[in-house]
Amino acid sequence: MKPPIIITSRGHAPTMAALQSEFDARILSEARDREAFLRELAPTVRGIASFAPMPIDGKLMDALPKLEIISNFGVGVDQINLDDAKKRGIIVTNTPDVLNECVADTALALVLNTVRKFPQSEQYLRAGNWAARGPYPLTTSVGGKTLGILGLGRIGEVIAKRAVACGMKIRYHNRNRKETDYPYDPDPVTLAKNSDVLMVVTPATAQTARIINAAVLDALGPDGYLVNIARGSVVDEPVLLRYLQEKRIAGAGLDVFADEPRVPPAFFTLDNCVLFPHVGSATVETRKAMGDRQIENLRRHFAGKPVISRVV
Ligand code: 8YV
Repeated sequence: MKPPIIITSRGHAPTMAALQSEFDARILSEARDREAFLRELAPTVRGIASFAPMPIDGKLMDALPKLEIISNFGVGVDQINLDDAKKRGIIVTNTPDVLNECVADTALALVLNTVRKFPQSEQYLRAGNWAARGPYPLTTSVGGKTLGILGLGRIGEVIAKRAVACGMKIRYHNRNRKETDYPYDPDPVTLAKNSDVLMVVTPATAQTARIINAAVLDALGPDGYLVNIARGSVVDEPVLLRYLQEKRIAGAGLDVFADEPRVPPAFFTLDNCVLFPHVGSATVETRKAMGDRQIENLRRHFAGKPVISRVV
């Protein structure tokens, strides 16, 4: 018998197909009556395959008393209440490592595009301005500048390597200092003060909510750039928007937003930001590897073996 699981909502299509062939899978977001759906599955369901952004809280966990594991597609698990899972002895897994290179590529692309304004310069050409008005205005060099990484973890380390290859210097802040030669700053404000580009890679938690606030942006200053590839919730988005409008920082490169896929349209009118639609890990190869990891965690758990990447 195939193990019965719930898929929270439709995600990466090939992973959905694989989940549906290997497990007896039902999709929660497509239930016509959520309460009835959960009542029907409560006696049997032992696993959830989760896709952001559907939240998973204690109420949903309590509706599924046989639930043993939540296997998330993605490294970030901020939509899952980890304390609620821990209290109930429910395992939560994610898909780390397999996406490091792709996310780091996206991060570096945002640094280059934001500081050198490549997308804006391309728009300038497409609009016919090169011939009509002359060369695009000069921008700023990346080489020799300092990249401050907030959250030097697995992805941050890979970003650092790429930035070093571009001639950048690295500094970082983490809650705990690491075994690394990169200089450490004791808090985000000091890191921002010492950085030309501040790269946000920290996981979204209650502690990191809006950690990028007015004080951090003031420390970054009018010549500093912000890049966010973590989660929109770690930045005070209205404050960032105001700082960009008032040119109190030089620019921002954003792959993530507070209320995806809705992005405040005021950003669209600004020339000093580069906006990506959360494409950090969005390649065929990486999304397949993430799906394989999500499924492998479920497979191992149901075979009585330890999972590969456990969060709690
Ligand atoms: C994905 C991500 O876009 O892994 C993460 O935490 O943010 C991205 O890789 C997302 O999880 C899948 O929709």
